[in-house]
Amino acid sequence: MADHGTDGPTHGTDGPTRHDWALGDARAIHDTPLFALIDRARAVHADHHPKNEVQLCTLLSVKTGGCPEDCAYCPQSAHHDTAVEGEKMLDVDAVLAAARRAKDAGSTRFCMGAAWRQVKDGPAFDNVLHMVRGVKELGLEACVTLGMLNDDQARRLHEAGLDAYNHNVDTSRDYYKSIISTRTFDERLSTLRSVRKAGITVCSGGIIGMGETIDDRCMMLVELAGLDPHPESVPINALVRVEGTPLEAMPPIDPLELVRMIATARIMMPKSKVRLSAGRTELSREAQLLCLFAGANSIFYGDRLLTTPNPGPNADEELIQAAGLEPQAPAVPAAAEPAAE
Ligand code: SAM
Ligand code: DTB
Ligand code: SF4
Repeated sequence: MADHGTDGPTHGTDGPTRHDWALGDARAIHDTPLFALIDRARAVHADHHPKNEVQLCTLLSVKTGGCPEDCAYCPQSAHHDTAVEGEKMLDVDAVLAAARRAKDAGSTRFCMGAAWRQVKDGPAFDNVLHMVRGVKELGLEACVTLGMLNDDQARRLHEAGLDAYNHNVDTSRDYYKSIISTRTFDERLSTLRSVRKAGITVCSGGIIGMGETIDDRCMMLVELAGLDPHPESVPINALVRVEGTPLEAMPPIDPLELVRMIATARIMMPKSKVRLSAGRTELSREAQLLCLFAGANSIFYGDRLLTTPNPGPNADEELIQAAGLEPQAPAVPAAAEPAAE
């Protein structure tokens, strides 16, 4: 059966799944003494995700750079002078070759990103639909992140077999305005509604380390946990500080802040996959293990995220072994292998 994080009971050690968290509730969880916080998160985790496994996901940027949005963290924004050059879209064959390599390396989910403000109907979107069909034929979960989309585009992605759409709320509604001026938090939520309505699972999370307060972080979790159903997938990113972006000089986060965010997300959204996402190259092995212990059950696997480095497969194999975890097995069998060309 496809596992979108919906395994486990609806009522666990921590009571029924809730969508009405207030800031004070989230803050109280977040600020719990560390060991008590981790104990609680582990209990929730064990109830809902008893399998002792971590999902490996591979990212690929299928359309890099030149994005009209001004997201302050992002190296792909045309508003910032970074080393990322705008590139034309990858062709379908190159993407499917990368997906096959990701599968052979042990990933079960393949996530394709485009530096777009929004999806436009036409050949580029048609190519994405081809990519999704090809990734599904390989027996991988398919995820895309393409910016804003409308109901009809979501429907077409669903028809192509898409499992998940990534669209992060990134931070609190209040702090959003300090990070992005070219779109609103409500536009983000509207795309998430289209995704949900089309029957695609929702992947939405955010970034810490952008100068936000702890209340902003907790409000972000309140917004995500307020969605009904909860997002099946909640990526928690630590800012990758990229030269040329307005946030390049932000201080690094304290890794324990990431542990607290992950544990709080795990408690508030018990069934979701909580993904320890960008920022791992700056984390020690021990900090990453603590994040996995506190409730993260997925990592990005492979040398690159979209445009920035990620720990390579060797380091991650060692990490998974040190944790005594198993990589999540594929949930869906591959379709018949296409005939050799
Ligand atoms: N353009 C689409 C959009 O914004 O939804 C999809 C691609 S965008 C690169 C996907 C996500 O990557 C962003 O929402 C953000 O959360 C994350 N991201 C981008 N740059 C990052 C950075 N420097 N550090 C951490 N996360 C980052
Ligand atoms: C998510 O939350 N993190 C990923 C994925 N979803 C698309 C992207 C991280 C990007 C980090 C910066 C880069 O490599 O360009
Ligand atoms: Fe564009 Fe997405 Fe980067 Fe924002 S996060 S600049 S929308 S690619």
